[in-house]
Amino acid sequence: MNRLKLPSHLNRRQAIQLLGMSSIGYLLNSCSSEFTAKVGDLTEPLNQSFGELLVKPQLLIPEFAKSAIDPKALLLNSYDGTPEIVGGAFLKENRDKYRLTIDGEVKFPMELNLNALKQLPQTSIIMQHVCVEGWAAIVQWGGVRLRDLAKMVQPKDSARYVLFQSADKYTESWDLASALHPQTILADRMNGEILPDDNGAPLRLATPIKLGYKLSKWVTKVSFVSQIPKGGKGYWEEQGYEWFGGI
Ligand SMILES: Nc1nc2c(c(=O)[nH]1)N[C@H]1C(S)=C(S)[C@@H](COP(=O)(O)O)O[C@H]1N2
Ligand SMILES: [Mo]
Repeated sequence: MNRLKLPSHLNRRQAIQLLGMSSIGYLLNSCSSEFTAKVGDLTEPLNQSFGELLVKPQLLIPEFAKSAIDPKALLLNSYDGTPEIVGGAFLKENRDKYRLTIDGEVKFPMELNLNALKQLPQTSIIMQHVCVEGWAAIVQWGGVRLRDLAKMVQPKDSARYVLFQSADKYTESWDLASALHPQTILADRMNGEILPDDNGAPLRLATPIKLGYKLSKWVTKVSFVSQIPKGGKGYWEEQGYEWFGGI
């Protein structure tokens, strides 16, 4: 925590308060038994503000065993190949240049580099990735909870959706509840290794509660918004895929 690179408008104590508010529960939760007892659900996912969702327990999806991971089962699926994020994100010098922008209806918009993200609590999940094109793979993703990032930027009460922008121009839009789900992460690791370029380096979305097309790779911007702009439901959603994309 003390090496967290703080955005200028937050002092260290404020940031610790924001992060500490309820991350302790999730830190304790890495083997999840305590939390699965407090089963919640996703009713009225679009009607609740950040403040309400933050205190509301959400149903946790059971993880797969490590032995179930099949590194060869993960197919690559991108509509337009792997983009060049500052010239290929996998290279160390390019990773240093990468910035994640978090903006929109938030009290503290931020730009974070990968080092700052590394100072946040890290988590991992072994889950099934399901692509509607008819393949699935059990993968381990590692990174930070989107929820912890939200605690830093503090979405306003007006925020109801989250938009994701990617380096290949892919877009996604999510309901706030799914974005704040404790198992929704921005991953920079896959199967215990640094995330490969083709799978979305340096940062991609991962969650066991949504289908593959909701899981944006090469994420560069996260925007909390009160409404989804016209034409902004998402790359595939605008072509007819179902918007919620739940599993
Ligand atoms: N930016 C971006 N993210 C994306 C896609 C894409 O084309 N561009 N394809 C989606 C689809 S349909 C799937 S199934 C998964 C595939 O992830 P993978 O290539 O790591 O297997 O990425 C999703 N995220
Ligand atoms: Mo997919």
